Amino acid sequence: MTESDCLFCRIVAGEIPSTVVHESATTFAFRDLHPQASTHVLVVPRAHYSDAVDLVKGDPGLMDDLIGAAGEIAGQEGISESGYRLVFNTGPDGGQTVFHAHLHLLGGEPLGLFGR
Ligand code: D5M
Repeated sequence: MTESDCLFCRIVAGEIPSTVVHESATTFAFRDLHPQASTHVLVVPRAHYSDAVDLVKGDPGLMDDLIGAAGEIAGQEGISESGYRLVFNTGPDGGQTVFHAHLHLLGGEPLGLFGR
């Protein structure tokens, strides 16, 4: 996968439009196109890693940046107190469809339990 083939690399580069909610030197966040909750934001590293485990192997500190960004965005969205869910779908059985690591931030309403 090269950057030019990767959907989220292209979103980070501004080649594909998105609703941006956060930017830092290492992270970028935008609203999910198919929201699964009132608030559904994808927090991604600017650098390309295929999934969360690949990211930690390549640059462990980047995970701190992603989680920190998610906390800031939760504050912006007004859901810090009510709570939210942070999810990395990993691999096909995990429901991952875009192979650029991304952290789902879901909230703004009570969420159901996980299941099949
Ligand atoms: O999550 C991939 C997520 O990416 C899924 O919730 C839809 C979202 N998606 C796909 N294309 C776009 C664009 N163009 N903008 C915003 N969001 C998008 P996964 O965990 O891989 O299933």
